Amino acid sequence: MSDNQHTSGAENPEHITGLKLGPVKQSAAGLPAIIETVKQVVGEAGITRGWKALAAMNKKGGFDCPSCAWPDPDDDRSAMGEYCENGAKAIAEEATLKKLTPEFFAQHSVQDLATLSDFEIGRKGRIAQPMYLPQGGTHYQPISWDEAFNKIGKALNNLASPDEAIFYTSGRTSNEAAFLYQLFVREYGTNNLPDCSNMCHESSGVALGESLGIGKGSVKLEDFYEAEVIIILGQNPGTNHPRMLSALQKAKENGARIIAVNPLPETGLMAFNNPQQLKGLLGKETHLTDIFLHIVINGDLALLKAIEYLLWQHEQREPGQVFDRAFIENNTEGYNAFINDLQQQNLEQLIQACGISPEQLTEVADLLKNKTKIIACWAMGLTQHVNAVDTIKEIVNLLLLKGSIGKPGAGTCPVRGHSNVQGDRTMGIYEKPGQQFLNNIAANFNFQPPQHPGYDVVEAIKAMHGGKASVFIAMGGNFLSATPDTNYTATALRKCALTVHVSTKLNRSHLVHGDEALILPCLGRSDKDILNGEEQIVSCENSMGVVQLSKGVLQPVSDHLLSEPVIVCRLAKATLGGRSTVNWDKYLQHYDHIREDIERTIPGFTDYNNRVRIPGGFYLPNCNREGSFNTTTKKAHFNIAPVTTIHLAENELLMMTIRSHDQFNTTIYGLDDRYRGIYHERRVILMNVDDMDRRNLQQGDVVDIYNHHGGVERIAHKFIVVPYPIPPLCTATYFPEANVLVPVNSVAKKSNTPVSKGVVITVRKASS
Ligand SMILES: Nc1nc2c(c(=O)[nH]1)N[C@H]1C(S)=C(S)[C@@H](COP(=O)(O)OP(=O)(O)OC[C@H]3O[C@@H](n4cnc5c(=O)[nH]c(N)nc54)[C@H](O)[C@@H]3O)O[C@H]1N2
Ligand SMILES: Nc1nc2c(c(=O)[nH]1)N[C@H]1C(S)=C(S)[C@@H](COP(=O)(O)OP(=O)(O)OC[C@H]3O[C@@H](n4cnc5c(=O)[nH]c(N)nc54)[C@H](O)[C@@H]3O)O[C@H]1N2
Ligand SMILES: [Mo]
Repeated sequence: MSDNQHTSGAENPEHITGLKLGPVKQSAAGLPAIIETVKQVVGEAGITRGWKALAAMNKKGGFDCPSCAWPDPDDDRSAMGEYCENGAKAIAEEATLKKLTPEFFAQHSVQDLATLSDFEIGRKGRIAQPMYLPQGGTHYQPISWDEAFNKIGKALNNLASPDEAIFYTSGRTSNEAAFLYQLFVREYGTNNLPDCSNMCHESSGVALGESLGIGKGSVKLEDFYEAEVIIILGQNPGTNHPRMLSALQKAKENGARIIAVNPLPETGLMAFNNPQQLKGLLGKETHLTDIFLHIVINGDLALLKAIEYLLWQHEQREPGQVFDRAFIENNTEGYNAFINDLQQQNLEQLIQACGISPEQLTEVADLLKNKTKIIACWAMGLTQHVNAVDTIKEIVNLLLLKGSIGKPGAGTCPVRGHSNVQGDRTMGIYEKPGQQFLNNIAANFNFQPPQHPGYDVVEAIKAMHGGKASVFIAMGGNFLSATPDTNYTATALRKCALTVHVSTKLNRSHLVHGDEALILPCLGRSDKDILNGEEQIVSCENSMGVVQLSKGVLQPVSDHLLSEPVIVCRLAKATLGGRSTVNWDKYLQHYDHIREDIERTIPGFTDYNNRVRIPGGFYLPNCNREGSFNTTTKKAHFNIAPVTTIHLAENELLMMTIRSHDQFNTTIYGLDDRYRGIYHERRVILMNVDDMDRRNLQQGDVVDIYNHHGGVERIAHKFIVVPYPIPPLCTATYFPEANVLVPVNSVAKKSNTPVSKGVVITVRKASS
């Protein structure tokens, strides 16, 4: 059997659940969002427990919402709740009272469980004790924590090289757990620390790092309230960062204009009924987007160049009035070469490549030409493309021309995904650690960390597939379903000797396993974490570099759960034993000791234990925000990149894989995508009507979707065609159902991020 053929259980079952279509919603949130919130939380956790969780979420001294990484206001937080509908769904998912007992696993074989959909698997409840699947076993069985740690330690110590083990991290892991995890992994002897960031904002980190000297965004929440223009590219905040809509609303009230760039007219970009305000509850909406640019998939680089070209024409007419010459002179390099290249662009071709009308481009240029406080926000619509790094550098070019970095009301805003994905990187969860970081580890912990880079996500999959790695350990996440080329990755995982998942909830990665497998159940964000009789706190860094404490409030659903930091310490002790030079027992006394060592090792964490307890937390240093650029030359770099277009053969279409309103990545909360008017079905493909006509397709037809990258045939069966306002030749499907079509070898240049938003496909009517 070839590697890309369907292997049982790796994918969601191909069941059609029964599509119902409704109108595309005109505005986001409002009363329906509140009703949905209450329904979800009370349904899963009950009234008392559910309310307790909601009351503490994102409150100063409470716990950090486990959903997205959007920041909380530094000043007063809303009395009505500093959370959104989707944060509430995340908490309902975690705070559920349902749990998976040993009897549950005795009744259901791994194979049986794999026939369920991701939605059904998630509904089963919290994992309640460590579970073990022996070689050749059909059912997970209970195992003691000690035995589990010993098995992992033995497997790790049996490898010919530490580089044969892979240690994945998802972005929910706290700073404390992340720091200990990378410390353990490096003392064990490898930098094989792939993380979800490799599939997410890696392109942003690379682009910003090279252009501006720091791989993080520069704006604070207050900058939104001062901005004159906010450009939002490739992001669907109404669903994925709903609390961003409140910031946009306030920005609008203060006079900002908003430009949205998206192949879909996303509801949350258009208008917002703030559920925290009476007028929002009464259905009075705030219009958000002033200029909507209905761009073709991956047309962004051409669009940005076209805007720059028109601005440059204005600048020639009014020298010094459009571009910030002083800023360019003092802070940047590469301007002349950049302008030379810009002059040679062909506006007609740029217009064609982005699909935006000359009238709209003129409108944008006219709006921008006299503005100096511009914020650019972006997310997966930009990062998951072959040319993602160049596109993001083009955003930087535009901001540099306008002097819009390093001053109030302006700057870069990559909107992060997982709630602590940024913090995990700060803590050293990175397969390519910097030399200074490694030196600090060596100096503080008396061991020599490995110096050669480790595997990122795509490299890790290939290493397992090629037999170069055979122990896979995941600190959270759902590696199988989140990664590309589902069947290829399934084969890779199945070739492992041991797969281990530290998890809160059951997911498909537990069911597509190595020879032996372990599930280690951990506390979630909302759970009380008590060590030696004392409640512990952890901390997280949000999308804008604020580090804040997080303290769970709920009684854990089982006495057998351990916290992530404790799991790492015990795993380290079981694996490294007497050869460790790290005092793991100290960390098992109190988490303050972990923070003391983070403070000694990582810049920016001075007085960590005190400052993290200040309500609202503290900002990490950010050179761009302070107006400096930590590049090799200490200047910001203009980048010159060619506009490349994805070549489509006759009959081919371009597919982006996106999130519905009822999911958090691979966790499926429900089958509806309310804002887009799609109900009770996830196996849908959104298509332009002309493309449907050309193929003789009607609404409701069922198609199979094909990709042939690298001469390999990948098929996703049974997707229902839905006509949608999406530009010609563009289509959209949901992640993770369509991941089977994303080729493992199709990656962004420089960041190696899977190209999940630019998959070349053909569709064929399914034979019924
Ligand atoms: N409720 C909820 N919240 C979440 C998540 C979740 O699954 N559910 N996931 C979290 C994570 S890890 C992340 S990374 C973020 C993801 O947040 P988003 O990036 O908003 O998520 P996606 O659904 O991938 O949406 C990508 C958007 O980009 C658009 N797009 C696609 N291709 C292009 C393109 O070529 N150009 C342009 N201009 N636009 C394009 C799509 O139409 C869509 O609106 O959200 C985080 N928050
Ligand atoms: N086609 C396609 N693929 C994509 C994307 C896309 O847009 N399109 N997006 C990519 C992006 S942006 C990302 S970030 C990745 C996401 O990749 P991952 O982070 O690997 O996936 P998640 O679905 O967020 O992981 C969910 C699982 O995490 C576990 N979990 C939840 N909370 C906790 C906790 O507190 N501790 C621990 N230990 N475990 C916990 C639960 O068991 C749950 O099943 O997917 C990527 N894959
Ligand atoms: Mo993400």
